[in-house]
Amino acid sequence: MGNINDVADLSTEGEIAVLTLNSPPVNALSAPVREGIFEGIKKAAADSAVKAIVLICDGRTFIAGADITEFGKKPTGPSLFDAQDMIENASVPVIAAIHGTALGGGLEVALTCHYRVAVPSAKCGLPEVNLGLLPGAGGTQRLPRIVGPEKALEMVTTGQHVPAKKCLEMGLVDELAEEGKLREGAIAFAKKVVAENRPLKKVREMNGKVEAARGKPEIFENFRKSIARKTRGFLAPEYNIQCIEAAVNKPFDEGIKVERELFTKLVTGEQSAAQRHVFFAERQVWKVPGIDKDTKRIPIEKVGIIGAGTMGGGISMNFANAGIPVTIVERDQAPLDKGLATIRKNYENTAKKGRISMDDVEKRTGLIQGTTDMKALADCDLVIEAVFENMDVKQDIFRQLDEICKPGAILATNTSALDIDEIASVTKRPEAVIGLHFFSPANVMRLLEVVRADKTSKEVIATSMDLAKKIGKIAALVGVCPGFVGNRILAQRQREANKLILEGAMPWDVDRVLYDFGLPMGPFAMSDLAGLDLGWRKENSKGETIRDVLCEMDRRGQKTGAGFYDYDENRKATPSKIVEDIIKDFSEKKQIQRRDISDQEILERCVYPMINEGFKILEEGKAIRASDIDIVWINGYGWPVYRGGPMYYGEKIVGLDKVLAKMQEFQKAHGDDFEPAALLEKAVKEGKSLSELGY
Ligand code: 3H9
Repeated sequence: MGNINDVADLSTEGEIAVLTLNSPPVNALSAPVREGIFEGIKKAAADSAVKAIVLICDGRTFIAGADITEFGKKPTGPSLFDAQDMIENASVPVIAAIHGTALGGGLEVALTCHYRVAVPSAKCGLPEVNLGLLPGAGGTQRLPRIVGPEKALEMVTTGQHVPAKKCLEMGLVDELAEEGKLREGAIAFAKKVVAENRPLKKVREMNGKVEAARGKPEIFENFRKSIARKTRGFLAPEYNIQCIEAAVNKPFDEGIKVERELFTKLVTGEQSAAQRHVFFAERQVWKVPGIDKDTKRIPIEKVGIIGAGTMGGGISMNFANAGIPVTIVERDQAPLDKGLATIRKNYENTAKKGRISMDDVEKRTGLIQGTTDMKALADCDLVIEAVFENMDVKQDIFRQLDEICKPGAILATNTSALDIDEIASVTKRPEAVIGLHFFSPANVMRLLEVVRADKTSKEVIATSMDLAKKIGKIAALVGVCPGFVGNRILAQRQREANKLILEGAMPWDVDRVLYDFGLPMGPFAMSDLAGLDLGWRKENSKGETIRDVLCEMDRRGQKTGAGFYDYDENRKATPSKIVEDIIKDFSEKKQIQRRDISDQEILERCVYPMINEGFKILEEGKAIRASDIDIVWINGYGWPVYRGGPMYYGEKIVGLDKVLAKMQEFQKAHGDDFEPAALLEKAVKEGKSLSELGY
């Protein structure tokens, strides 16, 4: 038999042919892989000595889907449908042998096979929705025919990877093979199929489960309602639902037409392009120039946290969750006890929701020890300081750490605002000092800004990035500057939001525009949630800002039942007449002539300076690449994934020339807050994209 092409090999074991694909890293369905399947199955089936064919993959996984890098390019060679038809219409049974993950187009190929065998560690799923797509190779029509429309709806709208054992229960997999012995297991299964003369089972012909759901539109209506909140703004979930609806209500071939039409709309649309950008950005963000697998890592077996407050507690939980012992240090026993009790309560609440067991609660709290003695940190491999933001206090702590901690330990600060070079300067080992900026609640939020200071060593950076992955974060490496990347960009939006309400908009106008844009909430709703008195002191208040006035009136946000908005007992917000009057009064006092401000202006005033700031960050070298900034804003601030992140949005959706022109127009009208970044001007002048400019 032999090689079909560079990525496909055909061999035989008695009367069973084995078609093996090998296209690293994930056997995606590139042109050669499609050709390998098409030609391989054709050749095997044409051999009268072959009674069944096993389709199996080498490397870490079964086919993980269509080759995403090929989208938008002209297809070559046999299409995926050609390859699938070849399998489904083969004259002998074809058995998919699954390890790793059968995802997207990969599972769709397996669904055209007549049988499926998997090892217990394998997983199957249709995750296209996460790329702003739907399964476009028959997945939406075949999946519900096996698992029923309800389970299919859940799978295609969440993209979940379903473990093999569950797949077996759902009928998606016909048999489990012994772990590590997939090839043998699949061949044995194939022999059984031949010996028992089992039929060529075509999923497209299995109509029982879809017919049973016909005439029950409530299945879909209820499902739509149940996911509405989570999928707000996204097109793909709804299109996926429409395809499953078609599978239920139309014959197979008609359903395929619906799938094709909706897939085409999505794959050529703005949202999917943005979501595909995010997919690659999430992988790119881990790559740090100058650091590779040979860079030395520092083994982290024990972690110290200074501060048992909300931040310190949340950070500790990350490590305990990953099985790493933690020592928390507080100055006094009372706040320490309070912090430890909060951690236990958080775990118990998670257990109540069924996400972890009570056993886990004990195990994890058991890994967290509290003490008031800094010296207990002597044997920690990493210490993270998480006390309040004050340079003197932090420097004092780092002086002590320098004395106490063992050589080679990483000394990290969770500061979100202070100069880490200044903190590092009080130690004799500035190369060991790094910023690990967690976002609140630290045990929940995925983002971690890893902040490299001037002298931070490569080993310390590499270890921090690895550790971030280990504790389930997505980490972006950034440089020292006020607010680092995330908050520095946020400050731009905040400044404009505050100006806009003096010029004529109301807080609820600004919030509505940003919410409709896709952010989880606008800046004023956010302030009310966080508490307007965060960082505010009565004795320092001079009534000079709207916030001062609101705090003095005890309108301190949701917790006091009023802030920028009024809140009812269910914390439902309504615009406040009192606040409206206060704002108008402020405008008058500042002699600002209020005017009508359009939604578009609100959006552009808030968002374009953020993009512009991103350019400044890049030109100053405070982020490695533009897509890292997108990752920060998506994972730390809820920027809508379907708009790709602020940098992607500016470049690929709005257009840099338009962003620059608006910044110039705003600069003329409102001053130098809108001064365009030199790099933005350069990109537009030279007609170059950020990636062409090396970002
Ligand atoms: C689809 O199938 C559409 C069809 O329905 C319809 C067609 C008509 N293509 O994640 P990793 C790269 S849509 C190209 O770090 P892991 C990835 O960029 C597709 N490249 O590994 C990375 O490259 P690099 C539906 C891909 O072990 C490298 O492989 N399928 C693809 O942590 C390793 O990836 C999906 O959405 C691809 N499809 O996780 C599955 N996938 O090394 C997407 C990966 O240069 N993939 N790469 O940075 C995944 O979820 C994970 O990659 C997987 C492995 C779980 C498979």
